[in-house]
Amino acid sequence: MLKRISVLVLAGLTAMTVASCGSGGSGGGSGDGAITMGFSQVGAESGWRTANTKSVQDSAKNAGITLKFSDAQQKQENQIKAIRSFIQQKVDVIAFSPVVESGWDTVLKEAKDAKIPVILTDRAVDSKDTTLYKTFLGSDFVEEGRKAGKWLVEEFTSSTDPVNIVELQGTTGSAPANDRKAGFAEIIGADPKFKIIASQTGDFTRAKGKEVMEAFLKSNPDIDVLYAHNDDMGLGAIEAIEGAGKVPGKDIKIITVDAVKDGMQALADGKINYIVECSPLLGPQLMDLAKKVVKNEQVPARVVTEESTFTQEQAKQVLSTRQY
Ligand code: GZL
Repeated sequence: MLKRISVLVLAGLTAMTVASCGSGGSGGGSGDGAITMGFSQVGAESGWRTANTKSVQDSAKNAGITLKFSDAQQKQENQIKAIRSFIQQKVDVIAFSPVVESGWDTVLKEAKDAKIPVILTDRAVDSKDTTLYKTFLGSDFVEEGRKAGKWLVEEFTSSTDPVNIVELQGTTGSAPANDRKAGFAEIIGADPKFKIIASQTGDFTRAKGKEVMEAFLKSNPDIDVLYAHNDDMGLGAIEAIEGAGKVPGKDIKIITVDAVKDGMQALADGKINYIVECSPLLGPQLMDLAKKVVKNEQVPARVVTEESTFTQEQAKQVLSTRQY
């Protein structure tokens, strides 16, 4: 299955505020065509994040864009500091993946006042003022949650017994955690046999996923399903499940999101049952968008990457072709 990343340009959005960029202002292009981008990355918490960082860095190089890269170690205050530093340095464009959805209006207003365009990539913010950024490039996390729920409903379609689910949530307050939870709940909520008996953040890391799953196993003897908001937490949970003498993928069915190589390997090995893909390979599209906003060209307000899903059989077929 060829992983296709095609840009679904959500044209005709009611907002129709296809971002028409303000003047480049002091940061908008140094006149010689050279572009400097300030990029604030969430951190290095997961295999997905590592692949996303590589995609951004490689794409900037290929596009001839000078990249000022900052790793926030999953702290919002570090991202705000980095954005302020980019403003001081008068970069031509700022891009960032907001670690959480809230608390960005002040610093984004400072960027707007400095006439430096901002691109959201990967994760969204909940600012009501959508003029604070030019576009949001990333996945539809609610849809990812729905896909996970739909597989589960199908998998247990003939069961009349209660299906006890534990959920490892992503980083508290982050768009993927909020939305993947909502999409999943929307789909399973139609049938009362599905019961989320425990739900807690594993902060998108393998270590925390293992720790929380150990606690879930201690307090819930009859877990049927684990829904983990990313592969890394699912892989940590597998260690906990095996440590408790249970068989992952059989005693406890596991659904995760991302489809990074380690996750796909566990899927092919039968330890995970289903993976919803979330592509980290956003670099090329990000650089194309950056070139446009620096030149005050119009860009879509929302660019959604198209993604797939994988069963155990499909994982075996594509494993050798995966790019991340
Ligand atoms: C999703 C991204 C999430 C991944 C995690 O776009 O923000 O953060 O699903 C990563 O693996 O840590």
